[in-house]
Amino acid sequence: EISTSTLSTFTPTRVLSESTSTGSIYVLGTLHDLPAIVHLQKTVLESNKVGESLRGLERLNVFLENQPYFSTHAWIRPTPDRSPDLQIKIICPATETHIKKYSEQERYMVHETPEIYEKVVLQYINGFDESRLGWVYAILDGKKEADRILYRKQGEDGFVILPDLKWDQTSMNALYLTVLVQTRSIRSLRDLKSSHIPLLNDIKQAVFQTVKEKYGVGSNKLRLFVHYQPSYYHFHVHVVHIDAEPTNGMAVGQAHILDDLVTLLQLSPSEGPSILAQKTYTYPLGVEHGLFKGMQDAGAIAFD
Ligand code: M7G
Repeated sequence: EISTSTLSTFTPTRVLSESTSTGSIYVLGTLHDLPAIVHLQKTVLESNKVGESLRGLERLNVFLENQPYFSTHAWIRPTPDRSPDLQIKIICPATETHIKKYSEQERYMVHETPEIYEKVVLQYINGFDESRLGWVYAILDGKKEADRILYRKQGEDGFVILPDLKWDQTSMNALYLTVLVQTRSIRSLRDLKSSHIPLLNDIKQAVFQTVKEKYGVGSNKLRLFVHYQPSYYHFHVHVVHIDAEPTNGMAVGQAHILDDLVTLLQLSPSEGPSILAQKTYTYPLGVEHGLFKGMQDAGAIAFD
């Protein structure tokens, strides 16, 4: 249960990372003696609320006046119906993997051949406890976030579409949805085969239709992509508005456009491993990542 009194007991230990451009910070600490990561982010100012915000100011502290230039800090008067000031995300209990994921760290480019995948990555994926995917299964089984599901196709070739954890459903430019497939047989894009083309096309069509109906955003405004490496090895697709603030998760190397994956599957032989399975992947990897040591030992990172 999250409440203001729970949050007031949070004891910070250290800052994991911060960004002044997005006004957000990841802090590690404890909540009721459990390790917890708290992410605080200032909410986006809505353009239609500017007048309202300026009328509701309680106090100003002008720190620069050099006509025609003025700068001031401002405090908004608390009123019951005003929009929220912060979006807060909490991971509790946080594991070592969570802490490493959100820690600022040095990154290096990695070249992952199919051989290195077999030797290093598969072992890493198999080493994960099933519970790490608990949140995915809970959504698919209708036990969590059931009221947030935007679309569901039942069956082994089914999937669900829902708002991503990162999106508070206010600003359309920040639109971020996640598509989770029902099958547990696709760990990453390396497992995709030409037989999955209909599934990927189904996902595309359902996303376009759902986003149009629900948010009035056209398919030509959406970027659909898949991460490699992902954090969670259960196949899922990211759906983001093209005007969204670029993040590391959208960077080349990490993000693979869904249509490009479909094309490579279409070009793959109908028998045997697909191009996606045979390809070398080049992407940035943080030194704290669970794969880093294995990659380094396998010679996947060039040090000169
Ligand atoms: P990823 O590519 O495996 O890893 O994507 P990333 O987190 O490094 O991008 C997983 C996606 O699922 C991310 O976009 C997360 O924000 C989102 N996500 C993670 N969790 C734990 C949840 C959750 O509990 N609910 C929802 N709706 N989305 C989540």
